Amino acid sequence: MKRLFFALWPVPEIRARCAAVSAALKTAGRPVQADNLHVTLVFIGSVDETVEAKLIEAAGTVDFAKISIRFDALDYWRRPQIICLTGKPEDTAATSLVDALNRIAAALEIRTDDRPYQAHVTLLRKAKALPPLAFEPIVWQSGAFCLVESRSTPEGVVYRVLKTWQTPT
Ligand code: 3AM
Repeated sequence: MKRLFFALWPVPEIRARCAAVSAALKTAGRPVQADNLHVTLVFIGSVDETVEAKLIEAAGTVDFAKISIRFDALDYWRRPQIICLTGKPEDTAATSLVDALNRIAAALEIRTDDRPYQAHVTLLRKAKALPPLAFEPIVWQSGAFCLVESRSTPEGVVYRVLKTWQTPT
């Protein structure tokens, strides 16, 4: 079984900019390692190899356009105790992709988060509050999405990109 999610993975510049915001907040919680910074599109959960193969096959048929999300706010989410960047998609591409991936999951009888999609980048965990911080908005553009495996290790969670799909447009 693998614990999987669909995500946007940052190019080095975007990773560095997110990591810089995280570093400025580092006393507020436990920073997510820079290598782990991402935007979750749809969390899938634990699936076996057969379902993984079906997810990969179906994801390859998704027609999606280049995504652009403007991360211009910081938020504190009390229940998961995270500090995250929150963003607004600049057009319908991100939401269309999330909807398509949710439909793929539903067709495989996988229950996904049914709350409205909120694009976010988790920067710190185990946070208690959000200190004030001014930062330049980060426009995260991506012509690709990926399927990622999440593994818990003694050194912490490790994410591995299993497959990446590029937009044809
Ligand atoms: O994108 P972030 O880091 O906020 O919290 C988990 C992480 O979110 C979330 O999926 C991302 C990749 O692990 N996650 C974990 N379990 C989840 C669940 N049951 C979940 N999201 C929704 N439902």
